Amino acid sequence: KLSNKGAFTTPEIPPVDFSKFGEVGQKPLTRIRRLTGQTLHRNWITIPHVTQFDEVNIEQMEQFRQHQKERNIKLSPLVFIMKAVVQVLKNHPNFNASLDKNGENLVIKKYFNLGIAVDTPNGLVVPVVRDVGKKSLIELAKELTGTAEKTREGLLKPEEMRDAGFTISSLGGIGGTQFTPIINSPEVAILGVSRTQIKPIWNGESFEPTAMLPLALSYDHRVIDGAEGARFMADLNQVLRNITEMLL
Ligand code: CAO
Repeated sequence: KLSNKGAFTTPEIPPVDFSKFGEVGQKPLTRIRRLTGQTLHRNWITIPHVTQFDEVNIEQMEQFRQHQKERNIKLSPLVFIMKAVVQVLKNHPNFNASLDKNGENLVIKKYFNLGIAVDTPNGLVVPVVRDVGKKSLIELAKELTGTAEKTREGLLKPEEMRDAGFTISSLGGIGGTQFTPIINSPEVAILGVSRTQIKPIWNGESFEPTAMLPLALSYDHRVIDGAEGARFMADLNQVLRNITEMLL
């Protein structure tokens, strides 16, 4: 029977006494894990997710990063991705938006704050970096390092986790070829970043070793159509492929 609230039930998982099969231990879930677990579960079952994948040729960015590294300036690919996302969000306002309470209107945000997923010993936390478009790559790198440290030490205030319009989850420093991130409601899209790989890319004459960055964009299909998702990704690809504009 379908409820008129649109809710649905699932069969319960029967309890299993694992100690019958071998020695076991118990570890309580941390408070953060319990809370984020509930939110992730709600978002996973209530938002119709679509995930669009892409790979970006980031040779130009890698050369620039290497050049800065030689001058002792460390810039993670993530800060370039943050700047590029904001540039693209400006042309795709539906991605920097939320559905209103009744699901009848989109609230378009004219501010550009990004949630950045941070892995902590107690679980996943998403601090917000504000006004990303107004900050330089070096400023963003400094802020990101400080915020990640503060988050891992558990010193983040509730207001430092509010008001994001769009979230980025980067597992690029760890590994993996792709993953499908869960949207951080009430946002309508999230970008997942995986590890850069050197791949043989055909340049028209030969295969050339090329740094390729894997990206995955999950979006709420109630708000964003597939074509719009693909266009967002194509624009992001262009901006990241050619970072000159971002540097000016
Ligand atoms: N490809 C290749 N290398 C990458 C990369 C990528 N896409 N992204 C980062 N790196 C490199 C960095 O340049 C750095 O290299 P060096 O040590 O040589 O300088 C190294 O990987 C470590 O990066 P980092 O992860 O510490 O830093 P970051 O700025 O890229 O990311 C932060 C910061 C806070 C986002 C990250 O530390 C983190 O916590 N990520 C996990 C997020 C997460 O858990 N998401 C899942 C959510 S769903 O469960």
